[in-house]
Amino acid sequence: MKTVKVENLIEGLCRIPEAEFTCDNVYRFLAENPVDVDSIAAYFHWSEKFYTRNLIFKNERFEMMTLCWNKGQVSRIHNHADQMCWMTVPIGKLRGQNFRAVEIDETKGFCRLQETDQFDLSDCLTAKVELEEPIHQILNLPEFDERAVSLHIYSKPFDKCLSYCRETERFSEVSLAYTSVGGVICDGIQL
Ligand code: CSS
Ligand code: FE2
Repeated sequence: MKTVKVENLIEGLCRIPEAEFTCDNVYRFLAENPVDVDSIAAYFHWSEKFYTRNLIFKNERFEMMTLCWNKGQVSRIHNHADQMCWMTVPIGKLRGQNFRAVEIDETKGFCRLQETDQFDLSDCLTAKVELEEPIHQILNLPEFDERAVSLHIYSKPFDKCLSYCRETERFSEVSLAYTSVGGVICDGIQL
């Protein structure tokens, strides 16, 4: 498999004209250009406590980061603040689970969710988080029995999203922080 260094991937994404930076076009670009794992190794940091978010590049239009998942670690059930998202999994394997809001009362922060489709990603397979069904969770299932790394692109960048709790049927806005930026662990973060 011919792979592409992350610097070249970023250059390629920056060269896509604004009007062509669409869900389908970026998906195709990522699917056709699997990342060279060595070129993102500087952005691998695992924590025993949580999956980590490691910023590689950010401009007005998009941000790119690795997420590093220890065995059994999962994301919250969340959305992407109405932004586009693409992800690929160069190391290990991850399960994506999508949800549909079957009942929602925004004034009360109430939301009942139903599971819809799921997908597994590995071997640099690429996926897009669909804007039509934006609520999802990513899981590194214990039975996968290995740690994983995913590469995410968000357009535009966002640092807040909605997080959903199935037990309480509540949702609320949460902040998203980086664990590292440019390979350097952020102040105050303890892995
Ligand atoms: N959107 C989550 C990761 S799962 S797609 C995040 O950025 O932390
Ligand atoms: Fe997500």
